[in-house]
Amino acid sequence: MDYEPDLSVDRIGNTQDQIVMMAARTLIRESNSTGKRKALVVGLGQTGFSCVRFLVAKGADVSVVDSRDLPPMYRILQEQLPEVPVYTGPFEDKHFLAADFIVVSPGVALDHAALQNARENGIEVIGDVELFLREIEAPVLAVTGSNGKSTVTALVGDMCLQHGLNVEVAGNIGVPVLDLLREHERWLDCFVLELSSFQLESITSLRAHAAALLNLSEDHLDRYASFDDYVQVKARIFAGDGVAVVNRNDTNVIRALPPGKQFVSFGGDAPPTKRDYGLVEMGGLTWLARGGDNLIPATSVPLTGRHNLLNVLAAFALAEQMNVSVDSCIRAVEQFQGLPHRMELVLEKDRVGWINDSKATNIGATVAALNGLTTPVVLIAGGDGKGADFFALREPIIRRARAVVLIGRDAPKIERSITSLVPVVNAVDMKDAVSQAKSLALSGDTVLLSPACASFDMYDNFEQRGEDFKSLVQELA
Ligand code: UMA
Ligand code: ADP
Repeated sequence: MDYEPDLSVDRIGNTQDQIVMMAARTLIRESNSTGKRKALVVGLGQTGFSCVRFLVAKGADVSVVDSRDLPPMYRILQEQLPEVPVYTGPFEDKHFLAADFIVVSPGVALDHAALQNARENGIEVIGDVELFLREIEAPVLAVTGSNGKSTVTALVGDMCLQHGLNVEVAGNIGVPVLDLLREHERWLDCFVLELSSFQLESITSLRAHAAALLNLSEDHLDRYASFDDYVQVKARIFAGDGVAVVNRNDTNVIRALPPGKQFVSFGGDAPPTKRDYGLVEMGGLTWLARGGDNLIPATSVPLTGRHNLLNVLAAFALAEQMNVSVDSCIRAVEQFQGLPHRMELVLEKDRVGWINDSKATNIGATVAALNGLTTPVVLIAGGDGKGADFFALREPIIRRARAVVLIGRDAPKIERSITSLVPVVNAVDMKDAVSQAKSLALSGDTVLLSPACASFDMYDNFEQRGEDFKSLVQELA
């Protein structure tokens, strides 16, 4: 089955009439009888805070709800915009029904009863990226996929910069899109946006100049009814007439490509046409190539793992759509040191390497991490598995792991999936995990934190988990 994004009704149930209405006017500027439209921001994390600032600046009458007693940005909001009311605790319909429109944070499920009720009462529900898209004029390069989004997004941004373009990078990478809107937006050459499935759900106005779907593997199954449902949401990145950049080795990605869509492909094999990107073996080296042209040897890419070579190829393909020269791309690749918490070497001591891959929040990322290493590995994994089935870890664990140290809520579930393959031990927290891993590792091994799980059962986010691991490992030194 092919997935064609159905844009007649968006994921959050806004009808075609509402979408047309929304496009026909600027949401915020329209006034009610009091002169201000009432906006409800749902969730007061990074996104919610950026929405409040934006909407207040636009003259809306803003209030906020968050189901946590003390949302992450509560104190900062109180300091900067004390006049904005914040209602914490379980969502109450009265706050939703009082709004003219609702802006929902990506972490809030769109089928929440309060949101459904609001929609049934004719209230528009949109995401921050949709608000942003209605404001901008510069072209968008959009990136999604189950893994590699942040790496590709950051690298494409660097490639554009190397070429002298005025570019801004934002989205799921950790910079809320609305924080980018400045008076000088009109002078920007392009935006590079990392878009998660959660963000794609609440978008109707995306018409990316070029859009990449890097790969598709199981993730967020606690939020989607099925893998197909997740794939269908990801396919929304291809809305419009822009060029698609697709991984030709991933059958799910190819299935998600709308029929007739113009595309450029990348993959781990030789490029099938002169427009496509791939890997070529020549003269004892692996080359990143476009068509028949070898661009750069893999040895000049300062990132580990074959999956990162694919990320670099995808970045080349995207940057090309903004006419960034191959030379600029190559310079950016050579200088790109990768992002923190992705296969980050923390320490080498007593011939044991310690790697922080805390951003591996799903199984696909941990499989890629294990496949990318050549030494025996003591793997530290576990956390909030988001409803995933860990069976796919078995094969790389048999091949690469000396032992596995499990942490977090879904440790028992992982243990059941990998039982009797290699020694498995349980740790009560990260400190215990690092200490047990130290005892298990032999000279020449790598200790790898690559959890295959989200961090929310133990930490605020993957960054905090990675920082905890790094400081515990540094203590060993
Ligand atoms: N909240 C509720 N009710 C709920 C769920 C959440 O009130 O049912 C509240 C929480 O109490 C919290 C707030 O919502 O106060 C958090 O909002 P959020 O989860 O949307 O998080 P933000 O801080 O706004 O960060 C979001 C993205 N987070 C998620 O999608 C979960 C960040 O991606 C992104 O960097 C940021 O916007 C800027 O765009 C993080 C992420 O984990 C890295 N993304 C997922 C992933 O990569 O797998 C999709
Ligand atoms: P995302 O933004 O999609 O989470 P990141 O670039 O932050 O992607 O990387 C997240 C995790 O996925 C890291 O553990 C990284 O090593 C791994 N990873 C990066 N690129 C790929 C890829 N192409 N395939 C599989 N795993 C990948």
